[in-house]
Amino acid sequence: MTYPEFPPNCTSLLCKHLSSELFEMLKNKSTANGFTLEQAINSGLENSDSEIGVYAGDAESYDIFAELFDKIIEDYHGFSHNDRHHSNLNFNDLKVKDFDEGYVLSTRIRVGRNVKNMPLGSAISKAQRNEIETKVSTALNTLEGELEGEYHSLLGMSKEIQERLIEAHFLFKDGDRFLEHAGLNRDWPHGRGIYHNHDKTFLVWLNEEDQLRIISMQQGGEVLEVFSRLVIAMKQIETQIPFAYSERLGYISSCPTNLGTAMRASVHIKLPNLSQNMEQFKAITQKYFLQIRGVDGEHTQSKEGIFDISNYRRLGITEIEAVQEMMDGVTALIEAEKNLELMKHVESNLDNDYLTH
Ligand code: ADP
Ligand code: ILO
Repeated sequence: MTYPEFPPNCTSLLCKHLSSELFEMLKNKSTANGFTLEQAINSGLENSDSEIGVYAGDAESYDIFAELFDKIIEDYHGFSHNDRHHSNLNFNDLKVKDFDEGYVLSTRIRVGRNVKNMPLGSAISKAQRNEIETKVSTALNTLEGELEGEYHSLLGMSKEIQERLIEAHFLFKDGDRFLEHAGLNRDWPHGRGIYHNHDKTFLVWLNEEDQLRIISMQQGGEVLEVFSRLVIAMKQIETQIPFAYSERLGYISSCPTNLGTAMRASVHIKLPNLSQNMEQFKAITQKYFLQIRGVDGEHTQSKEGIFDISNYRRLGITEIEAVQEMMDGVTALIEAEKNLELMKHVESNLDNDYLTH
């Protein structure tokens, strides 16, 4: 492979950080699983609109290709080579905000997890993926109480049910082009599936971008309830399934954006006025380290002024800090939305006064 020609408009962290010198240094290296630089950067090369552009094939990728991954990790999370990740799951440390009524429609917090001593999805074999599905679904089927539910393999699920679950925000979609070029969709739909409890407030995705996505979600803005359900579930699952973890990088994930806590705490929130003032909207999200996504997830658009707002950073901050950043930022967004509403109201009253006098 020769040094790739990046298009001039390429803005991914891959384009930004992969110099020809770095490429020459890493191009012949591979991990014990045989994962190469060419595989790690393929998604970013095929999708020039990538934001990041790289995926790891195993935990070792973060060491073997550290000169590239570390630059991307530092740029995204502000976490340097000498930093160490720390966890905190103590809900008593959360300064809970009660969101004003009428803005937050639903809350979802998820973590990504991968099985210790297995390659990640980009480098895994079909047999290993199936083995994970069997082991993890067996463990999930032992959960009790609020977490009790059933595992549904994609292989045995009709297209109609899949569509319904996707539309209701419970299930992942197939055919994501970023994952496709990372080798993460190989053998689809084998080994993939979803576990959910009876109320669909606790869900686990199997073998999508990460081997597990553990999810807690519900209508409304009760963040503490969602977070505590997730923490209980994460701890119970980890007693049966050992996860890939690094003393420096925390939980190991396929994409470097998900390292550390691997946690994305989000709300679906209605911001019809703020979304007409994108400069102000973006300034608030930048101040609070938030990410704006569309209502159907990553790489989708907002509908009817509804957005998915979540913490941007996941590494170098604790789980509590990740959730706190989301809550503080969402509170600031609601405040700004209310002020814009009020201004609109005052302006329309002034117009009416003017017309009637
Ligand atoms: P992930 O969080 O797993 O990285 P996505 O951005 O693709 O991935 O979102 C996955 C699904 O979760 C999508 O259907 C999305 O609409 C849904 N979702 C995300 N946040 C919320 C939320 N707060 N309430 C309801 N659904 C949500
Ligand atoms: N590979 C895509 C997505 C990066 C972040 N999102 C994840 C992990 N799902 C990109 O580089 O834009």
